[in-house]
Amino acid sequence: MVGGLFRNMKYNLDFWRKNVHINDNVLHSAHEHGVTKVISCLSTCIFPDKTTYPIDETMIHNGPPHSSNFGYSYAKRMIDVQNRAYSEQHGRMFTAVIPTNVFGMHDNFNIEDGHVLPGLIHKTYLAQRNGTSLAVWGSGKPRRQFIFSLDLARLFIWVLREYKEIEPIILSVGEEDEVSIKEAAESIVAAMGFKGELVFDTSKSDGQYKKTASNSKLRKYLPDFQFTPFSQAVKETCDWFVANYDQARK
Ligand code: GFB
Repeated sequence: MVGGLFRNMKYNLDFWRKNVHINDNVLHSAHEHGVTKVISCLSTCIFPDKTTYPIDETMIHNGPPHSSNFGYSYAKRMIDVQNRAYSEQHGRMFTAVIPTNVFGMHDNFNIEDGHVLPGLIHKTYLAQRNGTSLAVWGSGKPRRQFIFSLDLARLFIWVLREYKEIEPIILSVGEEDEVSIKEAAESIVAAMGFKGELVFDTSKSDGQYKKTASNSKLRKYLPDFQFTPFSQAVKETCDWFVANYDQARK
């Protein structure tokens, strides 16, 4: 069960319960049926809110997560605990990846419950069609690293075939590719050719200011992996959404 900042703020209990049940049912069924390898997804939003930067894989349990999504964060952290227990007690190769904010085609473009990029793409589409301004929620100052879903998929295949550690691995663009929400909104505006006004609704929460993650562990394994440039990935996602508006999840 995943969602953007605003859905997490509304349903921390559900995010905890549903994800803990998914964790145990999937991992224990895999164990009982002799599955040789399982890769679960954590997220860079589960790290401690008060931390030093850049965040790395050793810091997962070093303090409480941001209050906005503590249910999701603690549930996801328990996957790391359970993976270690399956490894110790049964020698299972159950491991996890820690993607940063994912976006791309076939995302959940629901404005209330989705993540920031699909939410802004959907809102820009409507603003363009209705001749209204585009409301960016919060101040636009928070910073995020975004990974294109096609890049994450390529990395997932590599993890499935080659990654042998039980310890999780962060799958993210570099710290230098972190952008502000304002810059991300401007990329969407450029990709959609939106000519209207951008307004920042500061009555809405900013959530976590930043969660800058290091991808140096990934770079040790794959020094030459090429991420799709952010503006190109945004453009491909916007073009897909406009071309598939009727059947897109929104
Ligand atoms: O992707 P998002 O919802 O989640 O991004 P997080 C929230 C940030 O984008 C906040 C701003 O700073 C919002 O103020 N924002 C601006 C918007 N406009 C919008 C909009 O139209 N929609 C949304 N949703 N945000 C999540 C965690 O944190 O990260 C989840 O809560 C999950 O558990 C996800 O792990 C990857 O990046 O803040």
